[in-house]
Amino acid sequence: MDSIVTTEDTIAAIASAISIGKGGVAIIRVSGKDSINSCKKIVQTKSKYAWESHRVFYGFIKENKQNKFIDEVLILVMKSPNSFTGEDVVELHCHGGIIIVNKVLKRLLSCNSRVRLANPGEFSQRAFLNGKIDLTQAESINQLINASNTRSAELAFSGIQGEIKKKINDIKNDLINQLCEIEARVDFEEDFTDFDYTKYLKKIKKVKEKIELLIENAKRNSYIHNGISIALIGKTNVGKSSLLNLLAKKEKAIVTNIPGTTRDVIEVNLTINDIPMKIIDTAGIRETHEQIESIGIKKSFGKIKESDFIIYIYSLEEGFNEEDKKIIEEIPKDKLITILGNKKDLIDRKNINSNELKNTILMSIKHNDGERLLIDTIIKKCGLKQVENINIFLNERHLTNLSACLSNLNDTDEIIKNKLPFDLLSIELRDGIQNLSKITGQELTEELLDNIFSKFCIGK
Ligand SMILES: Nc1nc2c(ncn2[C@@H]2O[C@H](COP(=O)(O)OP(=O)(O)OP(=O)(O)O)[C@@H](O)[C@H]2O)c(=O)[nH]1
Ligand SMILES: [Mg+2]
Repeated sequence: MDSIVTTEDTIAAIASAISIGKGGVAIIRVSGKDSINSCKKIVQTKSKYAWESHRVFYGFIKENKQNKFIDEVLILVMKSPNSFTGEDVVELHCHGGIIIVNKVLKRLLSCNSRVRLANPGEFSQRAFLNGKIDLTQAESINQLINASNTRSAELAFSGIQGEIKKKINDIKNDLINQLCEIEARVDFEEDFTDFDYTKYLKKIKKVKEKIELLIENAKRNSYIHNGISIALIGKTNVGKSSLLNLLAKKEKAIVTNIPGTTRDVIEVNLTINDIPMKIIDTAGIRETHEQIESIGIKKSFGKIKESDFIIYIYSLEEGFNEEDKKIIEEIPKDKLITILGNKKDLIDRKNINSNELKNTILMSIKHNDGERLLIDTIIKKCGLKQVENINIFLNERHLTNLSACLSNLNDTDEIIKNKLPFDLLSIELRDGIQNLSKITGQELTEELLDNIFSKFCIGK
């Protein structure tokens, strides 16, 4: 690391989650060149380790008036550059709850006008500006704090350990090598043998494959982090609401044998196999002139568009017919879909048309027969079976820049194919490298920084 950029202000915030009656300890974090001095003003201690770096010592927070204390605390000092932000950092470990920790924070803020309350993400922003972490590591910290399941937390932690940075830098180095060769040719063409276009295209193809693999993985990772939204679609009376209740293990939706029972959308959030899933029950689709039902059916089509995954349900008793075919044709081709033939208990398996069986899950929802198979199918279709291959989570910002880089590389193919001027290759490669640098934060604008760190919580 080159040098620590210490901004004028010292910042302070409560860094732990606080709530009444929960959590025995609350932590106030202070970072900046006035952090140690300011804390000295409010702490009374007899410890022989007092104010030494990377030592925990015991003391009291003094009230403004003499001989009165607000709290009994443990203090941890981490002197620059060996701290999270790279600046001098002090952590005050107070008693939990809300009242005392806020009182200590208020006391700290009032003792020195150069100490102010931190903005959301400002500690991480300072860590980034001081080269302690790159942008992807900072974003992964935020992702870890917001993780709702163990797999999402694992992915986030691998980002904190620099896995995203490693993958991006690996691709970037490939492109830099290509760029060096091309730029040298632009400058000293006469000293080189003819450019081997085939070799170049082969190398770029490999780089493109690496990027495509990252993008493909990202979709699966997004299911782990953000969850899968699954819409239950089909004609009336086929068992959509019964399936919602079965998966939720609760009577969330009304089930009757009257077609058109569900009029409005019902959504239930569940965690199945450690993966967050939003199950969306919808109104059954049929021709109707009834106003409320029509609105419900319109919403069903809306939910098809919004969801990641469609479970299309039909009744085996009635058979898969033209109406079902028509509805399925309305489902966009990019959606993941599974077809479920329900009410297996009402039919003799021998009477099922063998075409119907292909790619169809047979279930008896009412008798809880086939649930495991359905869940396994969803997980497999979302590509979540091979989780061991997935070790990073890419957010929208990373994906946009990766796609931009991919499009730069596709353009270099076009340049070669159309025998366009050689130096255009170098322009595209430079742009591609720049797009990758944006991911790790080597290509930064103020606006981008503000945008990223404002999504953090205060104290991080
Ligand atoms: N025999 C049998 N009946 C079932 C099965 N699953 C659901 N049913 C019955 O089918 C009827 C309709 O079920 P629902 O779950 O309300 O169907 P739906 O698709 O939500 O219907 P709408 O809300 O009208 O669109 C109810 O009487 C259920 O008990 C099954 O596996 N076997
Ligand atoms: Mg229903």
